[in-house]
Amino acid sequence: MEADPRASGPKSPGTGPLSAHSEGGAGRDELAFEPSSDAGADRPGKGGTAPGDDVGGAGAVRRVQVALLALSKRRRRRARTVVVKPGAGFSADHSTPCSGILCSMGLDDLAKRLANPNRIGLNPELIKRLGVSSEDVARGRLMAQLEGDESHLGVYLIACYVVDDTDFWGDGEIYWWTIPTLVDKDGKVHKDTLCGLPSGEAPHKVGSLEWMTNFSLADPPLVAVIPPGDHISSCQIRLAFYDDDGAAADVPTAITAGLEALAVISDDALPGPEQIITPVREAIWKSLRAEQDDILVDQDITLHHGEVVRFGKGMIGSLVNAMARVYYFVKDENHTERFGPITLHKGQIETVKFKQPLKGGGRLALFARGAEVTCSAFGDLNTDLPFQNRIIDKSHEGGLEHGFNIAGNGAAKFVAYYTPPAG
Ligand SMILES: [Ca+2]
Ligand SMILES: [Ca+2]
Repeated sequence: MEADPRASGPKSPGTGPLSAHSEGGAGRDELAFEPSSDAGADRPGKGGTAPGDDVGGAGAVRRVQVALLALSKRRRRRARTVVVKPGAGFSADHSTPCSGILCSMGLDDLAKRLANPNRIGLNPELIKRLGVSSEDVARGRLMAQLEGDESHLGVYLIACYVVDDTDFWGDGEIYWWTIPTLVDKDGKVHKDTLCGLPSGEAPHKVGSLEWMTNFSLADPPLVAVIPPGDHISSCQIRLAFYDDDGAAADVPTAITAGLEALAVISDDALPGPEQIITPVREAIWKSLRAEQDDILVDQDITLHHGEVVRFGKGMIGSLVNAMARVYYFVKDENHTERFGPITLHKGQIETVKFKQPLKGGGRLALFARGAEVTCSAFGDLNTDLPFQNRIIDKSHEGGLEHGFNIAGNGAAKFVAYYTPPAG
């Protein structure tokens, strides 16, 4: 995909103190690289010449550019061999990873999430106007949607790697938002709070060639819910990641504006997903004054019902362009079992084992961010290839009885999902 031209233009440096909004990382899912004392020296734009200083003619500018290029190459190499101080800065919830524990939460958890009145942008008036159900009602409605053995599928954002934060000076401040829609087999779209609401998160400080550490692998944001059955043909989700420039982005207020736009949309069958996405996106965009910001991603992902793998169930998907790489997981809410997340260090070997045995036809999805993770059974994971999707071969069942090993080559976070075959 082509990057939006607006996203690559040089922007004036240092516009606005945005750090007040970078609340996402604190105490959540930080991959704690060694805090480098020389951060100002080894990263382009950190410290050194102030923006607007005259660095002394075109020759000097060229020299600076060459130097920056060398620095950025060096930094890229460094990114693969990061050192971590043991125990430094890992959040409490990851010091005891839920290795091997069945983390499938099922309908109760889904009902809780879909009824949560404290979601970003919601308020009591909007809860009424949108018809957001109480937890009990949501659970009842979800149960009424069950068909046979099939369960609801949850689409979760699990990670974002920023290739280019668009900011020459310093790191970017990146926020994201999503709008979910479900398209039925006649191509029609119905407004339904049970498929999830527009969501998002405040700006988070992140530089080029870095993972956004505000994405929690332990509790990733749910962006859409797909009900069981064959009446839904696709799930279309608008996914937007922006680098914040100009006035600081107030994402909660913008999501409120998006929810207000959603509230006035008709409850009747609509001719297509754009009937929801366009007005809600416009309201969010206007509220954010996003024309001042840089687009990293602003496009739809579409998950299709498909013949065999319903909506990519049990698999990790990605949306990749020149600016950012976004990863999501489609979870079978009743059957997917999660291993981890765990934190790996250099030389650390862990056995990945689920409560249930891996069966032929079952789906295994592995994800790691940080340093390379070696996995001889299913393939190594690194920054350029951070996930593996596999369908277990029946002939390998025996060999996987006791799990399989992974090895850290530096600080990394790792998570695995297993979704057993149907029936
Ligand atoms: Ca920017
Ligand atoms: Ca802004």
